[in-house]
Amino acid sequence: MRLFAFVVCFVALQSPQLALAHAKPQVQSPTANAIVSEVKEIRLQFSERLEPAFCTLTVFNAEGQKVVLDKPQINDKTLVVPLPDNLAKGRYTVKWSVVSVDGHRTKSSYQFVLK
Ligand SMILES: [Cu+2]
Repeated sequence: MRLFAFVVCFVALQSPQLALAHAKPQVQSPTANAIVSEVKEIRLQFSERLEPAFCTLTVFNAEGQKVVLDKPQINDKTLVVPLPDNLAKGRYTVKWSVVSVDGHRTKSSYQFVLK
C-alpha cells in the first residue's frame, strides 16, 4: 500500500513536466460542455507556440456535417476559426489537431451547445 502511494505521488509529480512539453489548450472559447446563446468563433489558446502549417480545427454539427470551411487563423499560441452567422441551435463538436514548435502533435475534441 505504501508502494502504491509512492507510485501515485511520483506520477503526479512527473505529469506537469510532460504537459509542458506539448501544446495543451489553456483557454477554450466556448469552453467544453458550455451552453451558449451566441458564438462567433472558436478560439483556443495553447501552452506552446504552434506550427501553422500543421494545425487543423473542424467544427461538426449534431448531424456530423462540417460547419466551418475556413482554415484556422493562427497567431503564436492562439488558433481562431470564425463561425457562420446563421449557425443553427444544437450541439457542436470541435475537433482540433496541432503541432507545436517542438514538433509534437496533440489532438482532442470537445462539445458545446448553442441554445
Ligand atoms: Cu512536445
